[in-house]
Amino acid sequence: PLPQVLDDPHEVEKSGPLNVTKIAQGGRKLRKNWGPSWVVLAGNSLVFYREPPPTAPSSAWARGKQWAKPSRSLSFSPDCQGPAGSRPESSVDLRGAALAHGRHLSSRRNVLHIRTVPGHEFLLQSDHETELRAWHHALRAVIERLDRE
Ligand code: I3S
Repeated sequence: PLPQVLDDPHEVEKSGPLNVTKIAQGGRKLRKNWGPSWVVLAGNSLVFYREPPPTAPSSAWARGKQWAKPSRSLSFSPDCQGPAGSRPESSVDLRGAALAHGRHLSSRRNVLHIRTVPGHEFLLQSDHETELRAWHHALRAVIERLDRE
């Protein structure tokens, strides 16, 4: 439906609901605070939204039990495919980032650990192993592409 997006370097590689907690900021350890987030992987960024866009695929809605129906009608913002009008909660630059399993950092299952160059660290978690695996592959592909640039 958005053919112009195909050649766009900021094409959305993946988006969907994940449980997220930040565990370090600039190298300083933070107390965990797990919460649901709508996560968008696009360009060189991983962007976190409080709410999913209204046009999110219904399968993703069904998978993310924590997501109720959107309370407002929102449209995609052209740059990051997040809900326009709802600003991202946060966004990280994946250039030079390190990606690893996070099983040693959490009792939860299916956890990924991302550490960015400035020392911000996040854990991403899904109860659905295939989903988390898909995120792992997508993130690894983006980070490897950025390493080559
Ligand atoms: O790695 P930790 O510190 O054992 O993480 C758990 C704690 O942060 C806990 O909070 P409080 O210690 O503030 O009560 C959280 O509720 C847990 O979810 C954290 O562990 P998991 O294994 O869920 O990442």
